[in-house]
Amino acid sequence: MQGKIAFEEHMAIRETLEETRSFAGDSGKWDDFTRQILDLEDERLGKMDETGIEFAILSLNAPGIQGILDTNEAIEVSKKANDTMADAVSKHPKRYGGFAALPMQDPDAAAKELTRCVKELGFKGAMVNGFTQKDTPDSAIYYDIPEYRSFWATVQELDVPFYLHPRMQIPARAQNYQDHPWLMSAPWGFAVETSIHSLRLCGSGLFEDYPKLKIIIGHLGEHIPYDLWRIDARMRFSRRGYRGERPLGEYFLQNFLVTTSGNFCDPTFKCAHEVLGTDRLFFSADYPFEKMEDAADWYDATDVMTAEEKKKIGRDNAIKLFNLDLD
Ligand code: GRE
Ligand code: ZN
Repeated sequence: MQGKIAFEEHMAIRETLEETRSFAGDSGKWDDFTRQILDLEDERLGKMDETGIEFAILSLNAPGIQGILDTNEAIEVSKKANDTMADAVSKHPKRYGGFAALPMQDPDAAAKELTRCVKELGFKGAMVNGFTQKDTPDSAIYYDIPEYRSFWATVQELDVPFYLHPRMQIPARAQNYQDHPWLMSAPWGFAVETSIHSLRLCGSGLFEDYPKLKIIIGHLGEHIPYDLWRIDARMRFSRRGYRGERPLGEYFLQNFLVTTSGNFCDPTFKCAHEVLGTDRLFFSADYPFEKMEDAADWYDATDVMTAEEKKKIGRDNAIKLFNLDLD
């Protein structure tokens, strides 16, 4: 399918690149990976051409800003990353959009940077890499707490989506992964971390206060669609500390959007499709952690949706969500 739109497509700047080294694969691959994640020109655009991806919304690599302990540094590095993306967008406005990296260490500064990115740079939303550390390496701040309500008010007011992207749990909170570091990252822990954060948002009453928020998660829903029925079924017996007014599943179906990033699998897609419906699903690749070819070859060939659904999920839904001005 030509004309696909993808929006979990990562870039890096020198300041955030090194954090990604352990994910790049075996040692020989680091040079290739570095080149791919820093490049916003011919190699990336050429791969997009080859795989029928017309437009990509760029975002900073994980944990990116969320792993910076010093708040002022977080603010500075966010600006630098966003200005780098804005430069690529201005060179290729028909190929790239931007998702703002945000200094969540300071909710007011994050709201201010998002406002700058949307209003002055024309960005399409934000991508934040899970909880933020702040001041000390052992910290992990999740955004369901009251301190972030005014930030969420800004997100709703700007009417742009917020992509909640995975990051790895920090060592101080990772006892249950002991001796199994492979389990902490993309194979499993990423989804655990991102699903818990998503469910915390649902359970905090956030979506009663700001019902128009649009939270995007990747990887076909970070396991949540598969378990949504069970969550609500069990919560009929125990809702201790739950601050939503309605069943959790209603918030998930009202406020969450899901991409195919890094999960190119028919049975998983069928589950997400059945649970979420066609309007809340979107194509994405997760380059350069995934190959664009793998994402596109699967998507173009799969027969688990109709041609009309494929066009919506691969393109039209994104044009509508981000108000894209493509030909
Ligand atoms: C991602 O961005 O989704 C990602 C990483 C690191 C490893 C694997 C992966 O940031 O999919
Ligand atoms: Zn990603």
